[in-house]
Amino acid sequence: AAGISGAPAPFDQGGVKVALVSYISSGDFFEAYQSGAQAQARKIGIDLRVFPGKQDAAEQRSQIEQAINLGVKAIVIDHGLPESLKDVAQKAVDAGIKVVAFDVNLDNAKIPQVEQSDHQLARLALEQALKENGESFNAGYVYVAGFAPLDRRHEVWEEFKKKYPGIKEAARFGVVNATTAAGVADQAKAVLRAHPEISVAFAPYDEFARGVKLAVNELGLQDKVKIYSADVSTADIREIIEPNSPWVATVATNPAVVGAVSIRAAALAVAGSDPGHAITVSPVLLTQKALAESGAKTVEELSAKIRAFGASEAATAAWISQ
Ligand code: SR1
Repeated sequence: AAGISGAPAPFDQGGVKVALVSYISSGDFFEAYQSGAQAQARKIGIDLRVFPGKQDAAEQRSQIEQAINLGVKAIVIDHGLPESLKDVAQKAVDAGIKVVAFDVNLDNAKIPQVEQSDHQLARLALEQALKENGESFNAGYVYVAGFAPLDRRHEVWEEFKKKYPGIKEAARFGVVNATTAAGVADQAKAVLRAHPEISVAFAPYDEFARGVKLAVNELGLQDKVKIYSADVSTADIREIIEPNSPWVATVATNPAVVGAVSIRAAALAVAGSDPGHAITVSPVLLTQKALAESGAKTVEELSAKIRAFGASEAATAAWISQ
């Protein structure tokens, strides 16, 4: 790849090798994150090597080792289980490779962390649930511990339950694997049958929300259960605005923007600038009503309508085109 004139070394020469090592590769969020990373990489002459995760911690470790052996200048680690990554991430740092973590807490002062303001995200979703359902309701909560964004959202869920004692967690369930939505749908069906008192589902990951929606539709509970989630994709917009959809709100960033921010943070570090330790991309609340009124049918159309959703000022520099 050609270098960028006026850019700091090594970007003035081009062909800067960077690895993106993911833990989860299936699902709209992760596909869009990866394509945003690739698009940003192309714009700044990065030769991006993508290692698709297979929800397999051992495989992700070995991919980081492979990236180190490839002689990359930077590695973006996207999700994963901290305990299986900390030492291998430190090995990369020791080899002089810049490491950026997205949504995985590697507990390392040398590794900047990219996140989507998960506390704010959960707060916005739950405030909307309170606005539409009052301060007392029985909830089905979808959660899997061990994933940094889900753990941060969980902290807010716990806070809300304390602050509003009328909110009762009737059931907790969840799974994260290659077929998350289908797995959650099966669980949700059983939960909703056993707990007819549930009127709100807090499902703060779009694959969770899709699973709950499948169950609600199958059981014919569209008028009884409302779903509040995180994330958005073009397919999600369709599901949210379809007639009589129980999925009434989500809070989301554009995952392609988050992918681009992760690559920019790595590029800044390689160029010798400090991208900062905590790099956040703020999410926006998208209600069913607002989505329908906006007329946006795709994430691209939404990006054009809501500036804060379509772009981020995080990790930018004059030589980096977006
Ligand atoms: C299993 S973790 C799933 C979450 O990762 C990203 O932060 C997305 O927002 C998604 O909800």
